[in-house]
Amino acid sequence: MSQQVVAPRHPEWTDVLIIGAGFGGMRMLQECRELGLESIILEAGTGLGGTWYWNRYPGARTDTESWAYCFYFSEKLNEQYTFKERYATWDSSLDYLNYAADALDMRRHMRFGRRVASARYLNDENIWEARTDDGEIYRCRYLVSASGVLSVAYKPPFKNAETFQGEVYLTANWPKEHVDFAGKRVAVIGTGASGVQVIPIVAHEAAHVTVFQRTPNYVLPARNYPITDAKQREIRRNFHQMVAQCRNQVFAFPMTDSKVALKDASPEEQQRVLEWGWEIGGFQFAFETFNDILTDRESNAIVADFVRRKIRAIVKDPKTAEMLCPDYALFAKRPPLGHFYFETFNRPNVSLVDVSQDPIESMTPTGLKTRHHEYGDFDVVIYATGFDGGTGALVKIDVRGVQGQSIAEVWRKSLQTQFGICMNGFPNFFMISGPQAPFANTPMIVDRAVTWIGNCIRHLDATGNTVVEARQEACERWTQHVQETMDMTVLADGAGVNSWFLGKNIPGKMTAPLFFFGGANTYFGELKKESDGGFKGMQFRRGTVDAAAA
Ligand code: N01
Repeated sequence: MSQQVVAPRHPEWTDVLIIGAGFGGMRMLQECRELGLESIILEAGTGLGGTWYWNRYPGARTDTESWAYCFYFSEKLNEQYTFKERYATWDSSLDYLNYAADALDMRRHMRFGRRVASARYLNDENIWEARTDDGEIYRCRYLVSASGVLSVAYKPPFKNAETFQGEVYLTANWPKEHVDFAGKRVAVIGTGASGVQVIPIVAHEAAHVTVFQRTPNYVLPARNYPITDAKQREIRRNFHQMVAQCRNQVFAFPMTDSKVALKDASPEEQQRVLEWGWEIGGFQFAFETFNDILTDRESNAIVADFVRRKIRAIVKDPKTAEMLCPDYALFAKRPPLGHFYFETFNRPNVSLVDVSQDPIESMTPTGLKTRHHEYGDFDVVIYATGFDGGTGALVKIDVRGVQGQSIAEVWRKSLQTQFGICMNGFPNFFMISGPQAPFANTPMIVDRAVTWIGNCIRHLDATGNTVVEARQEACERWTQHVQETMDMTVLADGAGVNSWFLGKNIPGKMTAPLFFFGGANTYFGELKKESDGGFKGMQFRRGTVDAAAA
């Protein structure tokens, strides 16, 4: 399908160069096969898996039901796989991706230990040239970034960090070797989804765990369970129904959005339904109970109050319970799913320190110092301090478009994309799960975005063109839509609570909605409309694709 090109010996040529061997990169590779395009995946890790390759901390697991956290293009692939638990552990997720790579014979397209350092568009040749930090050069017709939404870890720059004499771990870059916590005094900094998962597991083993919390979270009970043979049969039987459900749900989860507004229900009915959701666990609590929790502040306040009452009922020490109670809107920060998180604070070997008014400033040889206190005697410090999300990975790579402008410079001025997939000034460049795409069940977002990219390339070929990029007006329209839809939800309150959805967790990062929260299902509809309508938001042109050019 690709235009005839003459490949030079060096640099290496491929039709499509994909950055990242996680869900996104692997789904794109499959699409390239269907398009008849040669592709290479460059991956910084020594193995595939993306998020699940790096985030191998104890307790790491998905927040989406395992059987819906998969590749959707092949029923057969999933039929032959046995899911183990409602929420897959990191190693189960990795196992699934490795299984898929082998079953689909993908490994021969993957190059590991290759970190892409830069990529520039060569205007005269209408091709991309990418370089790895080891100096390898690749040229391609299409550059596809599948570098991950949450792949650049953030570690706060505490003063004297190097003076700490004990072990230091980052949840987002966990070692492959077993880490032994037995008998150790552990400090955990951060109580987002990563902290919430690692804390209860470490607490089982460590002599003592001290949790440093800046902002409490609405941690919803996950209610994990092992998958029985009967459940596995049901999963196989319902594959197509599950895919349809995910495509129709606001966060692309395998659930059915409630049609009832909380404000239309009686107080008794509200409590009854919320109790049901709390016991079912997972994000069902937010989406299968009532449909106005994210959009109506009064409804949100009732649900938030319900969660606070649960926290107070679980946590025995009233002072600790109050410290764990958030006071902002539920969903202003991404609520984590917990596996006995609040219960962990009833253990005698776990204590909580509130650093919201007394920030951590520096490390010492034995621990850390806040503005007013010193906390010492730690053997281990775990940073669960988040990511430079959405834009971080692409800003780190020096990606330069038609006028030599870098993505970092462009986004510093204004973040604008078409559907979070492509940009003006960056031809034949596609992002999978790029900024301004929805943040939802990732494999489904990836699946729909890649299908759209595939259709866009088919359209390009069918019209006899070779170069495609987003129209500036289309990017402006989408950006405005992203902002307007965000403003219609309580997620906009995230600005006040360091939400990474807005870039507020990284000091100095521009503040803008990094994701589309108008509904994943709506997004899929928008993609289809654009594709069925002949890609009006894209501009196509003819140009000689010259892979042999120096
Ligand atoms: O990161 P976070 P995360 N001093 O940014 C604190 C996905 N994920 O890795 O809230 C003290 O949420 C910070 O405090 P505050 C998921 O989408 C998914 O936990 O900014 N504390 C916060 O408590 C999630 O939303 C899964 O006040 C400092 C924490 O560090 C996203 O990844 C599992 C600090 C960072 O929380 C990010 O989650 C894990 C400082 N200087 C992650 N700086 C699953 O699906 C930061 N903090 C299962």
